Amino acid sequence: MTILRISTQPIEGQKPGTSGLRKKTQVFMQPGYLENFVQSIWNGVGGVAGKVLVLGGDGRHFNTEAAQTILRMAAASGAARVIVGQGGLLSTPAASHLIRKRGADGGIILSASHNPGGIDGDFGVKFNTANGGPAPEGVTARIHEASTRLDHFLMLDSADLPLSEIGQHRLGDTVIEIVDPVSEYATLMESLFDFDAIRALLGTGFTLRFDAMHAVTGPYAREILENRLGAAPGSVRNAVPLPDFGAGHPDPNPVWAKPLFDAMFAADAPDFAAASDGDGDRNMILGRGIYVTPSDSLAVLAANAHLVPGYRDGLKGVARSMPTSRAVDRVAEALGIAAYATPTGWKFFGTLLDAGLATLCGEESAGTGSDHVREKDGLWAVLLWLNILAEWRMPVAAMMADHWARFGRNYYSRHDYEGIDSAVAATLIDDLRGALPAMAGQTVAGLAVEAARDFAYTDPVDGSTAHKQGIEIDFAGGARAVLRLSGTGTEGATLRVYLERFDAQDTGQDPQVALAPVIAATEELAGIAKRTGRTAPDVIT
Ligand code: G16
Repeated sequence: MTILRISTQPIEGQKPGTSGLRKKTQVFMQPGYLENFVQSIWNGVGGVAGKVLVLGGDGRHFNTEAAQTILRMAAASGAARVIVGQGGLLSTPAASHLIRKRGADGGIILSASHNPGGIDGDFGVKFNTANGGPAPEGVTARIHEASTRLDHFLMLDSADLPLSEIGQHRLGDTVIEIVDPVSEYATLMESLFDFDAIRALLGTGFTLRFDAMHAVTGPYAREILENRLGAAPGSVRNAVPLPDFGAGHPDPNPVWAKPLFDAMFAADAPDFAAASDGDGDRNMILGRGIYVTPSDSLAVLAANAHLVPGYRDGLKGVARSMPTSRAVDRVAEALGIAAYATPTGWKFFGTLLDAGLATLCGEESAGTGSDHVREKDGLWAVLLWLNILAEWRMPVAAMMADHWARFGRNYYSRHDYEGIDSAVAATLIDDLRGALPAMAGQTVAGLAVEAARDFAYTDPVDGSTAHKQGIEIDFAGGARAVLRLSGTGTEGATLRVYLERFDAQDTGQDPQVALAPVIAATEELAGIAKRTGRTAPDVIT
């Protein structure tokens, strides 16, 4: 087979964001766009000759075509082996696990995560390193740099491979190994959790519903929840991955998973429900009549993980992204373990997990995970919840009440303003940044500002630094607001406003009511309505 050397030119904007390179699907489908970026990855990581790679995606539109292209490019550049999920599918956590289990040098995950798919939706490419985690900033910077100097890419002149056929194939000198995307992952889950205990819980008439949102976790959830754990057939909904996610928005939150959310507040609600996102790394947890915020979920999991086989020895430490609520910090304090706050982006947890400083990590954006892989993991979080419930044998709402009685409640909400003018958004943040030195000591809308900062982070393991990671404003009494611009959107800018207030006594309020003073103070400081013309957020989680 011939290796083609195809001339190209740098394409502007091939700069990975919070989680890989995300663009409109049709942008990725432009001739040479994907090829340029993939060659930039190869160049940025020192080539792939002789290396072992993992490849899979969440099944969105262009997944298969992109997988075929990447296989031809890996072969043209001399990769020794590429391990591919059957049909080009792999959830993000399953890909992370395969990289680690097989000692691969890295992997490519085709996903724009929770962003909508389809020809008019989004597509994305993420590169993960040998530890199974998202490429750290230094690596993504090298990939971007390589993209600015690219003058050719290499492509094997070959036919498509039958991605549905499990087994070994060859492309030139490269072995292409097509594997079942689910089995290794399911085995890992069985090694961490007490499946007998969960089976026994389900045997008591405990009912559950899992919404796979027509995304990649469908086959995983069917196999684990229904086949291996015995949940009633049909417990997993929307289980077949579709290229456009059934025209849905595969983001597991109260807005985009509204049918599931509403079902949990109906008279015949199941005992427990959960949903996952496009690529299977996010989760939403619900009990009958209660939504558990991702921040609270992290805190509950940290407080109870020792009840579960995989975490019986206790946690080494916990980590959260800075905008995530401080609920988990209170648990860490009670447990006498360290709590780390990192910038937004799972990639920042990698060094802490690798160094054994943290066991559990979580983010307000519906991501929770542990050192079993180097990605957040939606189904893992669901299984951890189920295993803990199997021990507690009490409704989720009662468990939450118990948790808040013990630790107090960090009321929390995120307000998103989507698709706003990028220049307006940048000015809003810049102006807040400029106002920071004079902010502490002011009283705004009746709330005293105690401290305010532009969040910067120095990694305690490798000393790398990240600056300008969000404006963090501490109000008196443990209240806080964080403002930052999303790094995962593909249209205009998304302003995220994270709101938090601690209450040790009164833990039964509506979060939006409890947070009203923080919302008012933040509006006064940032002038969101005046600047953007938006009087209400597009999404409240
Ligand atoms: C990605 C990152 C997460 C981050 C989230 C939101 O998640 O992996 O660490 O919290 O984006 O980021 P932003 O606020 O910049 O939009 P995913 O699930 O999209 O890969």
